[in-house]
Amino acid sequence: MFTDKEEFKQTFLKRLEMMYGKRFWESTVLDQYNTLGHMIREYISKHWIQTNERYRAEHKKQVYYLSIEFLLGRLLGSNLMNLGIRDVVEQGLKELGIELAHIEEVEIDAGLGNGGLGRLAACFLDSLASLDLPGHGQGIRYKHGLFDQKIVNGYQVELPEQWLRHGNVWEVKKEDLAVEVNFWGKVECYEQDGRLTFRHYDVEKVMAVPYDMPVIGYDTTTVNTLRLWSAEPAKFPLHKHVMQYKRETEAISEFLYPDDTNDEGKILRLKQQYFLVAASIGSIVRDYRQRYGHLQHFHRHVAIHVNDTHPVLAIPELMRILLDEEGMGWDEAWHITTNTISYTNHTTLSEALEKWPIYIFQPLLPRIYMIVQEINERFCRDLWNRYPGDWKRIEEMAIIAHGLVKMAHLAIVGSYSVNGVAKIHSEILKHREMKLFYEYFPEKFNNKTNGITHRRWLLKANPELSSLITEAIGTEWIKQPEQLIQLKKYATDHAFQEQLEKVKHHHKQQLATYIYEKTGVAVDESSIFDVQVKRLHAYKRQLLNVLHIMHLYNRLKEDEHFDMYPRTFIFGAKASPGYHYAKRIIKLINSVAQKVNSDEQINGRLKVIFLENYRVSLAEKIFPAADVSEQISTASKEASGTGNMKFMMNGAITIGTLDGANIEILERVGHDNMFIFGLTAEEVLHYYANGGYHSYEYYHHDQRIHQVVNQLVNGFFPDAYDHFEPIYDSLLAHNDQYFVLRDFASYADAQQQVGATYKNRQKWLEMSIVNIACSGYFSSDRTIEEYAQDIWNIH
Ligand code: 4GP
Repeated sequence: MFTDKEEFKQTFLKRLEMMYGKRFWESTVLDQYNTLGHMIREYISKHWIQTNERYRAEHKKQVYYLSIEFLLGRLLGSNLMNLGIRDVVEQGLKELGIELAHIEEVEIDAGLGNGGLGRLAACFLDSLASLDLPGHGQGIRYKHGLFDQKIVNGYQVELPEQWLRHGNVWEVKKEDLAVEVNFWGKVECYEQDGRLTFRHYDVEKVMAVPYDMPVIGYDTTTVNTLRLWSAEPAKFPLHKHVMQYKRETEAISEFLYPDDTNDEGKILRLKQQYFLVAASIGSIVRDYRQRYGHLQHFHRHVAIHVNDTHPVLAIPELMRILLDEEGMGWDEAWHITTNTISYTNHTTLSEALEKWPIYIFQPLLPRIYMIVQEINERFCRDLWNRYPGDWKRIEEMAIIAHGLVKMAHLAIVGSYSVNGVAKIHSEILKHREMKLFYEYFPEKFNNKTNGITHRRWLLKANPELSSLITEAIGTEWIKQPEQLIQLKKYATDHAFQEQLEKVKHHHKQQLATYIYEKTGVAVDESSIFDVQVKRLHAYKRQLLNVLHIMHLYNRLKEDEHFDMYPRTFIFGAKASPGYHYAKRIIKLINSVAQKVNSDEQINGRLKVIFLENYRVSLAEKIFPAADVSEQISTASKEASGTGNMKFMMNGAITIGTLDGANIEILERVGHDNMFIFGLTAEEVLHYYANGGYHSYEYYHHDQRIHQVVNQLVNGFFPDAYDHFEPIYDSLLAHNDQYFVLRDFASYADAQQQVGATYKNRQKWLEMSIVNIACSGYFSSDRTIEEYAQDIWNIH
């Protein structure tokens, strides 16, 4: 296609003219972006086809990662980087008078996810391809991804996201590979050739149409596939109004479902889940039959991973195919299914553990419901044999109980592997949340600590730091990120420290410019950039951070000699549209920002910034510029966290609780290189078991707390007169479920240490280098190697 700069330029110009029927000088940045995208697709098409042919020819076992979310972000930059043609393209474009960076900026993020779970899926795809592993993603091609967030008067306003507005250059629609998915209808059961046979009829059909996107590995010819399904009308049913049918069908892939507390649209959500599963398994099985004819050894050649409980209907769906289409007996079908499916849990928050009311489930998916019932009956019988008479235990473990289908129970019973996403999380699953299941199936449970792709989060997001690392330790770390540990010997090297400081300062300057453009607030680039970016949730405790900022503000106001290193607190967070409490916290952050930033008396020593519309592409600008990483969830609540790893890899120092993967970061860097505070998970769980703690006492006895909590409701924020009352109530009337006041003093102490340590530049830079050096373990390459070896058995 093109091998050097000259050839690239010629091809680019010719392609642009062909695609748009205009001269280069008439073209828009969007035309240029699309041209480049098409060129890349053409560039990799041969390898894409060859990768599939190779997998077929070698009869390689394949893994399919089913996920209701893939939070991909932008793809142009990472594709160019992974293909190793970034420099040629950048220089070629420069000679044509265009900046690659400008072209990259017009790409709209593919935001098909809410947060950590979806971003993890995207990192995993990158690692699978980069490690030459036969692994593919399957998801839904939502027309609208996660909403666009606007901040108006400090309040979050949600606008529909439109990533497909200008089309999607990375996808190929494959109409010929569409799969029919059946909803509603009735099931009849009759005997044929001496065996029970089931017929699902009067169904409403929906066409699942696949759009394939190439997943390009780094410095390899492997190109895997992410298949996203779109819902289209099939045959129009006679009993329904045509327009209504069309609307209901297209609604299935219209919007990404907002997670958390939103309770509406249950039927639609369940439809989305079955749609994903039936389409994915339908296409996997079709492909498999073409190659092997029958499904008797399916589990030897295929692994299907369900990312959280959303795709757990994969279990009864695979059973349905084996029983009803293949004519297998129950035991054989069950053997194959339970040796094909594996499951990851991402949270212990009870509100996130899915339970479907039977009255919704059964009519929508009548045959699938029958199979789940049968799985449940057989499972309960086994339990009865093992624990005769222990009704209570059986009731607690049943898949269907009290009118609900419990998806996590189905996931555990119908899979061969159940994993948590950080050591402590897996332990909590085993010994608390899923204790009874662990007792019954100990061999299924394991841990796979999360990771992030160092290619996007270091190589691409921070090329300056990457070059600095390479100058010091060579290029090995790029393929083997654990080699970053070699950097440790530079921790006290002054020359290296100085260079690192320069790189950090460069990114802080860039972020400061961005902040100024977006908010009009000028921040001091030499202040400490203290960052909390993640979904807004009570357990993540953005509130603790804000209350502490209010406390600092109070000190600065009361005492003009108050000693404090200048700080810029930066937030980014979306709240689920129906999560009103979280939205009030966003307003609070913005109210504090307004008050603090406009107060000349504090002389710029404190600034608070809320960056709207936090998303992958914005995150790539933020992590490299951070000095301090806020990972302050209530211990036991954050399953892992992955932002913590991105900060660490970019040299930020963590202030955090002993929660999720923070614990494993601490294991690597030690207490000298991290600021740990607050209750431990054990203490928190002990409090919960004993009815909580008395937040009033902390409010009454700690003057700092008293003052800031009162300020929520005493007119201190005149523009939000009674808006923060529910926050005040959560802390006092509802006894502070997330231990914000309980951890306040300890957090304030740790923050003071952060400020004091930062003043000692050499010490701080040393800490920063140690963090980068120890971050290699948190590459998703390590995580994926563990999944590949221990769970999927793929090579
Ligand atoms: C998140 C967890 O909250 C986070 O701790 C973890 O790092 C991430 O999954 C990836 O495992 N959970 C979700 C969710 O995003 O929707 O449950």
